[in-house]
Amino acid sequence: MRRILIVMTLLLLVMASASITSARQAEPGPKLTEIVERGILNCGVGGALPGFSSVNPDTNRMEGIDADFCRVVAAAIFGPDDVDSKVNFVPLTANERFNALQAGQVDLLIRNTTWTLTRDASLNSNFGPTTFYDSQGLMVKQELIDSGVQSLADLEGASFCSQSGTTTEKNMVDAYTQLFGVAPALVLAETSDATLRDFENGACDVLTSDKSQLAGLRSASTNPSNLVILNDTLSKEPLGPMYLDDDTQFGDIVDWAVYATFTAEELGITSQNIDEFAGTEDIVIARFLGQDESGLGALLGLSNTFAADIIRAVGNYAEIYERNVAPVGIPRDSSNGINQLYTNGGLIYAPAWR
Ligand SMILES: N[C@@H](CCC(=O)N[C@@H](CS)C(=O)NCC(=O)O)C(=O)O
Repeated sequence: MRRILIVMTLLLLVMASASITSARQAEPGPKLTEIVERGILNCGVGGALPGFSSVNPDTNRMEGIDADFCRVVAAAIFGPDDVDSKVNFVPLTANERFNALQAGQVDLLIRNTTWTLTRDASLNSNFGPTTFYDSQGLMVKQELIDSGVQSLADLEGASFCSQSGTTTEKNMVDAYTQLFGVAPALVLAETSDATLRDFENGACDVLTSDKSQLAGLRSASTNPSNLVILNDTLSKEPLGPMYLDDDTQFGDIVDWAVYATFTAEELGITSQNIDEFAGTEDIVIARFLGQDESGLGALLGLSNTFAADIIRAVGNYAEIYERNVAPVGIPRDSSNGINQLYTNGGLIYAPAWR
């Protein structure tokens, strides 16, 4: 009897140590199964936001940091090949986006959506890692600057164009009321195109939005040099993926797919040099790329090379940022470098992999 107990204990020890070195493949949960069976990820985006998600008229391809993070999740699930054919981009207005997520019309929302307590707690949802730290700003025409306007404090009695269904609208009321004791005159529109048109046609004095959108709208306007973004910062707008909170495995997949892009930047792995790491003796890099026995992808129900697949197909965070956000006039070192890696003084930080 004693001998049987010793043998059983030894067996359990061997099994426990095996599970540390090589993870067991997790069963695919309901969302992962649904996406794999469908063969395509339904990803909700804005669709008309330069730098975040907008269709390139020459190639008809959806481009932007949000679009690329949809591809990141698709590459984690389907592998690196032909990722563009594995994402169905669903353009949604600010007002439509949460209903679309709740109705299952999209698996995931990556639509310059701000992480707030209210949304987190009241929409049966969770937010993934922040992919861009934004803040709300104000844009005016040069003539207002010429007349002495420098900040919101100089804008008593002004009217503000904003998009409905956004944090922007509510923050504007808070900031103005706090300063002047009365609510501001808001001119609301359903899309950013309509908001920009209202502003350009003189329906309001100030255009307010996430600063990234102000930069994008200014770059797309007919006369960018006539538009000035003031230094005021009205709010925190951490933007990132949002998904329903009923399937923790899918949430983990989205989170670690995003973290893979941060970690790759930290490790110096890009879409261009990833092949140079084949057979690497660096154990951290080997584990990250799925080249060792630990099999971290299996814990998520994915391939063990999911992180390598993402980097191969889409690139690391720096590549994604430089390709999409920098060209609309938001260099990585702007806003005190908040969107830099933590090692460069920013907030882009991934947890540990093992
Ligand atoms: N981040 C804020 C604002 C998001 C938002 O929708 N912003 C407007 C800025 S103008 C936008 O993206 N409009 C694009 C469109 O509807 O085409 C939120 O989550 O509420």
